[in-house]
Amino acid sequence: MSANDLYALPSEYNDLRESVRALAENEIAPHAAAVDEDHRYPQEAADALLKAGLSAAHVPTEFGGEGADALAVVIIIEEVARVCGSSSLIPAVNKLGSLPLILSGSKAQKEKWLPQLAKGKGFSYCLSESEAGSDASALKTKAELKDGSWVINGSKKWISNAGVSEFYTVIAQTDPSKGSKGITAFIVEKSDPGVSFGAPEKKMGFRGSPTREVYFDNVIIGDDRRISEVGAGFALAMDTLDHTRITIAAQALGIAQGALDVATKYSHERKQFGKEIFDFQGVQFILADMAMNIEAARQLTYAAAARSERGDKDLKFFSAASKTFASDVAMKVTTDAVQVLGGYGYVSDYPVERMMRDAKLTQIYEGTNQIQRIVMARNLPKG
Ligand code: COS
Repeated sequence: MSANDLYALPSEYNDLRESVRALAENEIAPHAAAVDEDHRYPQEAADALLKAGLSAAHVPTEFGGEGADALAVVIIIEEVARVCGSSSLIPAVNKLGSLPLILSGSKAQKEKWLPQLAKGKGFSYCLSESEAGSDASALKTKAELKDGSWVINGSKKWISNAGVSEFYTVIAQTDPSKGSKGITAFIVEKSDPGVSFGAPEKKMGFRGSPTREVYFDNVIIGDDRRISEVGAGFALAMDTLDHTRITIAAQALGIAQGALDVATKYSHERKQFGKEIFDFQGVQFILADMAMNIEAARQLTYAAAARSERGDKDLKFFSAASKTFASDVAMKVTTDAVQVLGGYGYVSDYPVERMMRDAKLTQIYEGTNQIQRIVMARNLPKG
């Protein structure tokens, strides 16, 4: 191996980053502030991402997708999040929603739903409930087998892109006596009779991505909608999160990088006491710490993505570690970016206050950072 290749990203990933960055700057960034302000779905971003094959790039080529590996998906999400967190949820949610199908669905199921996802029909993930957040296996949504069909009743909470997505992976209880072994995964479509949605949540950040409850009122579906075995749903839901928490790390990383870029530029433009504020060491120290922590988060996130692609044994640790580290970095970096911009940082003339609000969610969803630490500790080598 030549020294040029040593611990370096293969050039195709750098090329991918360049093209996604250009698309994000030209077609997504111009709408990011309005999407946040008006709490509206980033349709311009959805259209641009779909046209470029980036809205669900993870779909394998045999099912009409781009076949992007986990690292490529991370770079796509990172670059979109650098300018607009809400828009970066489009590829992230599509991967989360469809991964149970990709990991454990039958060929016929993949042939039915994945090409539609590649063509732009969204796929959301329904695990959380009002009384089952961190304690995910306490879920109460029920699926009962009656005359060969499944009847689903219950509700799911905090579902990203609910109402916009056409398809939903629903994790439901099929045998309460068996605890986490009595849970099964199903695919439900928006058009199935009995599916409805709550009002969009009023959120601190990610305001362009609708978060709603999803209600199931006697939703009757065939057994061809069941993913994997009866009772295998909880392990599949957890397995899915092991892969997709890395996409949240990517999102956090992108938000942090976006905030650093804005703060650095501003520090060279803003003059106080007769010079650029960049010339004060107090500001330089802040920017240097931001950049150092972002780079550390990037290394951990890319290392986790490679483990996801290879299916390495230490994926669970790396996935939880990357999500925790990158989201904590994003929170700190965006807070510091607001500080560097001072009064301008606190108002919406600049994007850093939006980035700070968006960063907060990355410490919470797909498992709080406290849950991630439990996952990390459980996966430490026993010595
Ligand atoms: N991969 C595969 N299987 C897993 C798993 C994983 N990552 N984590 C747990 N399981 C399996 C376990 O192996 C266990 O099966 P066995 O009884 O055969 O050993 C079963 O699932 C139950 O596991 P456990 O007893 O560890 O479950 P807990 O109720 O203690 O919960 C946590 C484990 C807390 C880690 C889990 O509930 C969790 O991740 N909560 C957060 C949920 C979340 O991320 N929500 C966000 C929703 S998506 S926005």
